[in-house]
Amino acid sequence: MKNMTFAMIKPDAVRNRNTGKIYDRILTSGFSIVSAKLLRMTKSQAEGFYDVHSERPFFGELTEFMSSGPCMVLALKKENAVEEWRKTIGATNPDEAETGSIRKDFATSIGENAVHGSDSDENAKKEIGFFFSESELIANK
Ligand code: IDP
Ligand code: MG
Repeated sequence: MKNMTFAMIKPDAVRNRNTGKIYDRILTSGFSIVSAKLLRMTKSQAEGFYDVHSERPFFGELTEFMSSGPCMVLALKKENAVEEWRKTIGATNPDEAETGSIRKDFATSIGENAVHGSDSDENAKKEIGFFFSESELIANK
């Protein structure tokens, strides 16, 4: 699945009314939206999604934040989608994010950094599967 990645518009960006502006970046950067929905994660869903970070000192803060309001989850398609989307969103810390990247323009801090992007093809598959059923994806592929 080298042409798909998983993205989220995080609760800070939804709250700050940046969903439309970020959709525009997605589309003008050449991604197709295979599937999308707005949802609010429970704390335990957020803990499940970010399980790899469970030992990190910011895990509590991160899962509180990610369950603090609705976020938009998306399956995106483009050639080399994982790498391309990571380039489009920029570095985790907005202070280090590249000019013109989504995080540079919309993140407020290292924690509340506007968007998520998968870090490998394997994790993209897992993360898409965490939120979308096969039938929600097949119709649009
Ligand atoms: P990534 O989202 O760029 O892949 P990760 O290191 O995988 O970055 O971290 C996952 C998320 O955890 C980040 O996007 C951010 O929301 C949060 N996070 C990472 N480092 C910190 C930190 O030092 N303090 C608070 N939150 C953090
Ligand atoms: Mg990550």
